[in-house]
Amino acid sequence: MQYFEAKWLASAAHQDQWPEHDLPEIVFVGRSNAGKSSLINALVNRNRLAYTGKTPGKTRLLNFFVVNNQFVFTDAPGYGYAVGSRHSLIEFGILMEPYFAKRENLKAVVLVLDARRKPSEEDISMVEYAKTNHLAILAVCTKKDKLSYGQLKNQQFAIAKELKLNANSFLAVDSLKKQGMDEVWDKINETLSLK
Ligand SMILES: Nc1nc2c(ncn2[C@@H]2O[C@H](COP(=O)(O)OP(=O)(O)O)[C@@H](O)[C@H]2O)c(=O)[nH]1
Ligand SMILES: [Mg+2]
Repeated sequence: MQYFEAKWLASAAHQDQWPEHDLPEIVFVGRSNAGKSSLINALVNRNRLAYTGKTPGKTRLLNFFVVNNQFVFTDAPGYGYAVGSRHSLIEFGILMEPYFAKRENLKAVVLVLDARRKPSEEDISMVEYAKTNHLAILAVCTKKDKLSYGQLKNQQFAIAKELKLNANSFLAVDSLKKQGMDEVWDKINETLSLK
């Protein structure tokens, strides 16, 4: 496993708190509990860089991390952190709309999906959002350890179809055991070098 230098850069509730830098930024989006923060930690081989699990507070902000002085990863809150709450969906929109629309550093979206679940309406909107804003999209199914190989393949196929994304642009990981990280890194590097 490679060594990554990763450090927290900023946490932002508003645009004026976005950090200034000239690196390409990659945002990790997905529903609450999909495994966004765990994936970020696994990618940089750290256990507690991004907050995981039920940590209230910081998980409602955009959290920015600089990796190897090469990329910035943005950990976004889950859509509707208080599950099904209309208010939290609006709050999510207020936080994310300007970020998607105005953030010039933003180059790619990693859509984080629980391999066991059907994509939500918000996942579908996220793909549309990314396409509208000409951002590269990489879909990562987490928690592959919870499914058999056959189940995983079926789920990946069904999720890809639902999101109208190419099935081979899907990766599957187990962030707890840090499996599948090299493939995600390859895709990130490939995606950003094409930009
Ligand atoms: N078994 C397993 N659990 C995972 C995996 N990724 C995340 N989790 C667990 O799922 C929960 C939510 O993860 P978290 O990263 O906080 O999700 P977030 O809300 O999307 O940032 C935590 O309890 C994690 O330990 C995975 O690949 N496999
Ligand atoms: Mg999180």
